[in-house]
Amino acid sequence: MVPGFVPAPQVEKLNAATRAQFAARLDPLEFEADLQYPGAPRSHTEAGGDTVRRLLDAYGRDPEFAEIATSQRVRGWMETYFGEAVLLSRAHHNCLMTKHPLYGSLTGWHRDIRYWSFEREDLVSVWFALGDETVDNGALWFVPGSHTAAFDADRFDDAKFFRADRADNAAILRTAESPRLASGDAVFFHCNTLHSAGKNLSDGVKFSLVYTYHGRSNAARAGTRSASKAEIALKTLHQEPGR
Ligand SMILES: O=C(O)CCC(=O)C(=O)O
Repeated sequence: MVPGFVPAPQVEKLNAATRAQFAARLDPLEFEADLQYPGAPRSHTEAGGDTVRRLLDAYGRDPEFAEIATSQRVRGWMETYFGEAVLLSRAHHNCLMTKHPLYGSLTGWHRDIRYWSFEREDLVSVWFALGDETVDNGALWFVPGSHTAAFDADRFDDAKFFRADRADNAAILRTAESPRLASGDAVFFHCNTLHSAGKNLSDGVKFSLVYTYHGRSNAARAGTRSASKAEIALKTLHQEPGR
């Protein structure tokens, strides 16, 4: 977690762009009713059925979103981790994530890699808080160190959520932490980190901006959703050997 990663004036611009996008409700959108997570409306036609969960393709929505996604600071962090040139995925995360007080659902324990398809399970996401994020308004919970743990498939349910009803899993989940985030804070987390998020019990919508990156040597598998959108190569800062 990096407090104050995004300078206040930039957070202000990101928030203005967010409100405009949220008001315009331009496609591509993902609705709570599409996901059917606990607390979500059961269909698009019942109360709350038009509640947006994610405004997809944040990168393409507004230059402010593209700028932070490819900023030198993010590049620096990602290149330090991957040790090579870095690509931004437009197929995964790349969204403005919302959580609504009334119809925003909770998200069970999972690893993001569950539906992603790359040569190696080695991607990193960055989550920017655009306002305060606390346990009360549905902030993220993480299990520290879980990105390196090996779990058998039966520790997860059919939808690849980590089964909180198993005693062995529950013992691990008791070590989870929910970092309190302020506007402009960033959290970097690995695609194998177990995480979850609660419902929003406040009276305001929570907004966050989320992007995912991988190293150049870790390609998306051809023919999968991970390879379905052209990626964005971050201009490299990394000095590769011999160059
Ligand atoms: O905000 C949430 O409910 C969690 C989002 C999340 O973990 C995800 O989309 O992978």
